Amino acid sequence: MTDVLSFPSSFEWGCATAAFQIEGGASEGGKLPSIWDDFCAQPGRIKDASDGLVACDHFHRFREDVALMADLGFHHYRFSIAWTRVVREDGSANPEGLDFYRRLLDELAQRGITPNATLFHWDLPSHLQRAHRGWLGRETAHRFADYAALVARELGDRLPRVATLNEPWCSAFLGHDIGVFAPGVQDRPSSLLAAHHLMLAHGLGLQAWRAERSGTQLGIVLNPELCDAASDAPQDVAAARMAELERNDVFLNPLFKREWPAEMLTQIGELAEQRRPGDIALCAQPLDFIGLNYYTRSIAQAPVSADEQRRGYRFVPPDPQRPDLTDIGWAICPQGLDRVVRNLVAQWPLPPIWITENGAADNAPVVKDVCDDRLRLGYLQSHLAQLSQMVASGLDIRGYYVWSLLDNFEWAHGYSQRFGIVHVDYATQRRTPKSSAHYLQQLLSSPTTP
Ligand code: IFM
Repeated sequence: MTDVLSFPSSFEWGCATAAFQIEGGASEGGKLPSIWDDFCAQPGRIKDASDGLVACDHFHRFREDVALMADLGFHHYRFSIAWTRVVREDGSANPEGLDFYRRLLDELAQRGITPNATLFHWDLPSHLQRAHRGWLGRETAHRFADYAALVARELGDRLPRVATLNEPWCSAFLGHDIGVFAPGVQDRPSSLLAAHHLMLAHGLGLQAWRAERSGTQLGIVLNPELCDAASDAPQDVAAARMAELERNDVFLNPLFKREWPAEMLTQIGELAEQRRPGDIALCAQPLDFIGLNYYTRSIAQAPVSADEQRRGYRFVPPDPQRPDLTDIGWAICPQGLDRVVRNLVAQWPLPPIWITENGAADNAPVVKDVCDDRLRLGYLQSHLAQLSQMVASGLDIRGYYVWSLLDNFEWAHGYSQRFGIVHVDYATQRRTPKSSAHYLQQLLSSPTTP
């Protein structure tokens, strides 16, 4: 498979993680709690009743983890900064928290790995949820801008590329409509208001960063989707379109100074009054790059329940008997990567693209020191073959980050789903590179992928 892949020599290869999912060290160095700490503490929210208090203990083991990345041949690392570690409740800098990231950046620099930081990967400070209702309050967007300015001042000289938000769709809709993510709200209009404030935070954050520092490549990471209709019936086709408007247009329109689709303005109802004139222009700051995360494709059909009717669609869960599902139950569809990217490029004037996450849940165990994650291996091979064709066809895709370096806290699934190319034994914190890691190591050392 390796020999059919061809990428330009400038193509960037990296691995990705996020703070809450790997760091642990939950109350060390003045770190504050986030809404995910609160969510984990609520019975029934996390499948295995786990939390992020220790996670992969990366807070203490980051040197070992950076050495692992270097051994595997990665020259780029995407991680997130925990807002709760670097900013105190009064908005001042937390020197101890900043020092952790300085030490991490030192280690990366020593190993020749370029950092790619995300400012917000869902771990909103709990005090902002209490004081301002989190993303339902406009103030949170302003606090995010203050946080962005602080990171620009304190760490910005070491960060060549920074994304404001990771997958704001998840914070907005999983967190405020479906309610399976923190903060666990279930209210359709609220989810749209949260989406608006997240995008406002993005715009204000970019402005704030640029006011502090020039020369950083700035962007955002989205998880767009191409939703297929379950049938040709007009109701199913309309439902698929609604799902796509929510997933894509709600985020991409503001980035390019376009108003939301009328259907979404209807769904937000009276809360639309909280969107102010000029907000869209604030969201539409110049972008140096866009990160796209891709895992699967989905199928939508006409809504049935009252909740689905409020949304305008229902997802058809893949048949669990299908052989082409990952362990978390997501359909494997490499062609979807091509279709999603082309769909976006056709509709919005995207800046250069990085695939900032792609990967699979494969819960293969370690047997005699070997973790043979064949499902993930096949998944990565098929998606990289697809990506190679996409790049060759002229799509402006500059890099690829596998999700994830390590098995980690998979949000509402806790530790029950493993996305890492490196196995983590949570009892001992032992790391074991899996077959997929060895495959990538070989790929990265081959002449087509320097
Ligand atoms: O683990 C998550 C990550 O935090 C965001 N993107 C999807 C991954 C797999 O669900």
